[in-house]
Amino acid sequence: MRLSGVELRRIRIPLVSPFRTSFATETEREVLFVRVLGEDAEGWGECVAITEPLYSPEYVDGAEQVIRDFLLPRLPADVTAPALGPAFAPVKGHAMAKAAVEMAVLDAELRGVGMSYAAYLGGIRDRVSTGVSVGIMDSIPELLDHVTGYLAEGYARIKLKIQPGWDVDPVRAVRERFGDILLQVDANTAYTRADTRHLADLDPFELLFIEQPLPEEDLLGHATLASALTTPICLDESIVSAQAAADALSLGACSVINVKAGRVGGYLEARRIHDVSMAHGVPVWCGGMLETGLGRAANLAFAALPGCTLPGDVSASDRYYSQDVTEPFRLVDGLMTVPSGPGLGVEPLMDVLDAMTESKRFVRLPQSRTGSS
Ligand code: NPG
Repeated sequence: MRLSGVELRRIRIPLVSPFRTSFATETEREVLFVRVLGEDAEGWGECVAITEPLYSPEYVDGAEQVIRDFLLPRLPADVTAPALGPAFAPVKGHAMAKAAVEMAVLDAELRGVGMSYAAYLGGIRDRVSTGVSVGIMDSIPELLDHVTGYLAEGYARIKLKIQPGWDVDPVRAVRERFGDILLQVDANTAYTRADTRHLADLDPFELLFIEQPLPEEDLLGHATLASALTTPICLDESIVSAQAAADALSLGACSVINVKAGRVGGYLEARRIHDVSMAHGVPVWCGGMLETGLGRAANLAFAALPGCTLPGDVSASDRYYSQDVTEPFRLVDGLMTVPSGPGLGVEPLMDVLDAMTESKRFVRLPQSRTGSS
């Protein structure tokens, strides 16, 4: 597929309520979109980098610069999504920037041939079970109110964000109030190996797992922790590639994996992580990074894969945004529908997107380029 140009568009979109984690409190999302113009179709990519480098080293201004200055000049003249890995390999890191370009190229390619993201990735479900991620709150009554609301809406499982000082008590309160629900926690690297005994205090609550308790590079620490706890360990930030997943599983550092395509370089690498996990008999689930309807569409396609046997963080649009940039995704009977139309299977609402747009830059691609530089 030949591309004539690429639009880099930044929007600002308010969240329905603040989302507090151990690393940040988000009240809005600054989102970078990549829109590629192909011969037969255009495609959209959403970059998951947040405003500041607090979740990972990437951040939205940096991602935009990397895409503009280092990735777009390396696009092959005749581009396909699988060709991007090798073309971008000389650029170290910047998986979120790379993923955004890949998502857009794959969308354009698939729209051109009339195939859905889910069909391309190998999805086997047309509706998927979904959970909801609940941020850190000011008080336990406030937390219980939020969880009550989400369960009433039909979410299949609850994930509580935790950090030192907000862990055992909120978990106990939710267990006592709601009984035998599917419950998991996410620490976003907020603990150290010295917290092992404290984290074992979560064991009696029979959580599905604790996600990413220790720093991302500490695979050995996670392996040691896994043998000290009865609560299973899930890794997110540590799983930067299929290689990292294979290493973590071989080491016994986790027994569940959270896959975020936008964080691991794109849906092709995400699919490889899924395949490695399945080969180890380890369940995966689709993580989320507060994506708009465009990123959500692709995440739902991923969540339809056979190894995604646990509910994902692919909640309905109204859990995040009162006005999404696509027609809203809705939760029906506790399930989300996987888009089946060509490519992402959803269209951006251009008037909404335009109203939220803060900057837009068009990069024309020279038609004579070879793609290497
Ligand atoms: O439902 O999209 C969602 C949010 C799920 O908790 C969630 N995401 O650490 O996994 C995370 C967290 C996150 C959000 C991370 C935004 C980085 C940015």
